[in-house]
Formats: sequence, C-alpha cells, structure tokens
Amino acid sequence: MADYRKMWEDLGMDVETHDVLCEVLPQAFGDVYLSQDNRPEGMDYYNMVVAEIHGIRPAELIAAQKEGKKVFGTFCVYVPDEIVFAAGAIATGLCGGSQFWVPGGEKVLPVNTCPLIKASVGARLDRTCPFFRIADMYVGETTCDGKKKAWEILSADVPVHVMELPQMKRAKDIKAWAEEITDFKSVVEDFTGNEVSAESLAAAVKLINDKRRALARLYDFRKNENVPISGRDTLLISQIAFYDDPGRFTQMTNQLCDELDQRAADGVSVCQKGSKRIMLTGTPMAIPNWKLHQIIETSGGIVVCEETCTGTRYFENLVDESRTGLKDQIDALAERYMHINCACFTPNHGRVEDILRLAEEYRADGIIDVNLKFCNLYDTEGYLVEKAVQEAGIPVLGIETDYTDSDAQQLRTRISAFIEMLNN
Ligand code: BJ8
Repeated sequence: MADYRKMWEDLGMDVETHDVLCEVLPQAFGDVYLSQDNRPEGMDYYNMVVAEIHGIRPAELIAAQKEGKKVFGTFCVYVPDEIVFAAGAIATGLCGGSQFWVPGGEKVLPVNTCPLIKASVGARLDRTCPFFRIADMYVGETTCDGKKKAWEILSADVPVHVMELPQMKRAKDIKAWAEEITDFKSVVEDFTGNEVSAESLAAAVKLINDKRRALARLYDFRKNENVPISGRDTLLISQIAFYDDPGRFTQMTNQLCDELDQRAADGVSVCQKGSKRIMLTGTPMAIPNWKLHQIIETSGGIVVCEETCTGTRYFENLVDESRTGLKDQIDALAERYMHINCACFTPNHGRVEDILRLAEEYRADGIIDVNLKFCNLYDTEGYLVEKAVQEAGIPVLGIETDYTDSDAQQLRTRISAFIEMLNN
C-alpha cells in the first residue's frame, strides 16, 4: 500500500494499532483470493481496491469534503443512498467485518452482541478505520435491538440520524417509510445545505439503479452450469459496492461482465466438474469477512448465490424510474426498499419465497443458513427458513459463526460432510 500515514494521522486515527491490521490483511487476502486459479482478469480492479482499501477511497472522500461535500456512513440496506447522492453528498457503507475491531466494541457493549455491531462500534471508538473517521454523519436504523442501542453510544462521538423502519409491510407501513424518507431528505438537506430536487433525485435513482443492474448482471452468470466466477470473487465485488464510487463501480463491474460473457460462451468454469452448488442465506458478510466462502470453496463446493444483504437483498428490485415529482419519487423509493426481506419484519414470508425462488434460479444443490453469533433475529427465523427449505426437498445446513478463526476447523468438518452428503 502507498504511504497514507499522514492522512491517517490527520484523521485522528490510532495509527500504530491500525498498522497491525494493515499487516494481517494482505496475508488474509492472498490466502483467500490470490490463491484461486483461473480468475477473470477483471478482478484486478477489485484486488487493487482491497490492496489500497484504507488509502485510495478515503483519500477521494477527503478530497470531496475539501470541496464542501458531506459524507454519510450507513449500516443497512434499507437506508436510501439515493437521497444522499441527490443532495450532492456521498454515502458509504460502514459495517465492520473483522474480528480486529470486536474487542473495541466489547469495551462498551455486552459480549453477547453480534460481531457486526461490536466491530462497527469498535472501529469508531478505537479510531482504527479511516471510513469511520471520515463520515460526517452516521445514518442508523431501528432494525435490531443491538443496533438501536449502538446508535445511542455512537451519538456521543459523531452525529447520528436514526431512521425508524416499520417492521410490518401493510400499506400504512409503506406510507410511514415514505414519511421517514421525507424526513431523512430534510435532515440531509439541512446538513449539506443542498436541496434535493426532482431532477437531482431522478439522476441519483438512475445512478443507484445502474449499480443494481450491474450486480444483477454479474449474479446471472452464476446461474450457468459452468460458473465463470467464484463465490469468493462475487462476494468481494458485492462488499466493495457498498463504499466505492457508484458510477465507477458500475463501469468496472459491467466491464468484468463483458469478460464473463466471453467466458460463458467458451464454457469456462472456475470450479471442478461435480462441485456442489451452494446457496447461502442469513446474516450479511461485511468486508473482510470471507471465512465461509473460503471454507466452502476449498471443500468441494462453489457458492452460487447469497440471499443476504451483501448479496441479492442489496440489488434485487429497482426503484421505478418513471415516477415524476418528489412525492411520487419518494413513494417509489419506499416501495422498492420495503421489498427487502430482513428478519426484523413480521411476518417475513417474502424471505422464504425469495430463498425457494433463488435456489431454483441458481440451481442450488444445497443451502447453508448462516447466522452471526448473537443475532437473535436471523437465528429465530432460521427455524421457519430451514423447515420450508426441507419441505421443498432441498438439503439444508444451519450454522452459527463469528469473526474469529477458532471454529474454522469445526466448520470445515461440518461443511465437508454436508457437501459429501450432497454427492450421495
Ligand atoms: S436489512 S440484515 S443490513 S438489519 S446481524 S446487526 S440484524 S444482530 S445486519 Fe442487517 Fe439491515 Fe437487516 Fe440487512 Fe442486528 Fe443481526 Fe447483527 Fe444485523
């Protein structure tokens, strides 16, 4: 990585502790990613993004701030980035995916809080991630109890706006979400000093829809019998989608898809014949959480789909671009976002329907239902999910894990046995 020490110091980071993270990440990335055979050349861009993960994009965000732009940090796929970009600001994902940040979170949160929340709080309070330092305002949401309390703790250190997400999907809930988006628009306008107009919102909707279209195009290749890109690589691209410049991300992903078109035509496959097609469902995998994909893809499987917020929940369903006028445009945003099926909703039949549909579309041989330790929502919903999947005749394995490597061997044993069972 180029030398960004001065930038990190100026951000008030604990540079010495951060150095430890910078030392381990390249090794982990090399083991999981660079060890793969036959990767598409288009992955070079994403390799570079990871190699410079705390350098290039943070430097771009700081340069934008110097021009007067504000940066909003988000933690959930319900938060509409469109509003932020329409106000001439930048949205960036902030979810923590590394064990490195967890002990910092445990200083202020109960140990039995999910690692995603602990890592996110630790990254901010320990001052070891530039993105968490750069964001001018955090945007939280009322999805799960742990997050709700985390916003209160973080708000002592950084401005936080919390969006109240309804947890049912009746007409009045969709209306309430539209009102919440309208309030968010006012908050963003006040904070940036820029007005969101129908024109700027239309442009932002197109910008983010284009990103969704590129991700959908990428995922489609995984439906092929010969899978031209690994699950690991697709996961990495999805993770980068949360914080890269959206226009550039779309362009680079479409460029990669052009290469994959050729690979598909040539029947190129990144896995051995007979590899079992695994679909994942459950909690999100924030960067650099690559653990499960790595284990599956080195145990005779290939991950063909993720029904997660770092997978299909992030990009499926577009915002209707034909709506005009701010009121109708915001209604269109509310309708699109309320199509996401998070376990915080009750009932959440849509998620089960999505899983069964996706398993068919991606021709999954088996499903792994993954839960981040201490996520009560997905753990509890796992009962209904696994029951429905079993009734549909699809083999399913439920697992719970965290960001440590302490269970890696045990997971490998269980996942290998599951894949072996699919062979019989
Ligand atoms: S829409 S999954 S991104 S809330 S894993 S922090 S739920 S205890 S991340 Fe999520 Fe939005 Fe839902 Fe998606 Fe809480 Fe569970 Fe932790 Fe979670």
